[in-house]
Amino acid sequence: METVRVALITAMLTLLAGAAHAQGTPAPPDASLYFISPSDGATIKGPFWCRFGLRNMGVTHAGDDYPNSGHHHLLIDVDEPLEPTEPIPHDRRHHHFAAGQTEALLELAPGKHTLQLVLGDANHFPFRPPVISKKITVLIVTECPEASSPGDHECNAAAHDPRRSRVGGTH
Ligand SMILES: [Cu+2]
Repeated sequence: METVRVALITAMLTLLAGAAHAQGTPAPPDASLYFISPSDGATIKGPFWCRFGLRNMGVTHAGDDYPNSGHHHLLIDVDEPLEPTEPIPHDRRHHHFAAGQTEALLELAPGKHTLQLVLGDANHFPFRPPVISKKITVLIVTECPEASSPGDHECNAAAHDPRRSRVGGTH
């Protein structure tokens, strides 16, 4: 009799845990995730800082389940939609910032790339509703276009970072 009860309780707990994950961790409806930089459509030469913006929620470590907080994920060149009931994949195109980082120095191959941010809960699941940024496109070049206007400060973005030397330009 005792064994049956234990088994029943275990089954119920498993069901409850499954239901909680299937529903996702709740996020405030006004939460918004966005790129501080780069901007959508930017032309960029060399490594660049990608900075993550989050409104109406907080950033914490993976594994911390404080309400209304999570950690960033950067999706690079991901076309398939995220599965809302499964953890965010962990591979070369899905980057987890489990220590609560809010920026990353990226170095991508020349060509067009898409970038998208997704906030994940303590267990790397998307929130409900999902807290996901607009997908932006950047063009990585080996040389900045000649005709780039003075306002086109995105090209050669790394040179504008105070942590990097501006010495050594070839033109
Ligand atoms: Cu994660």
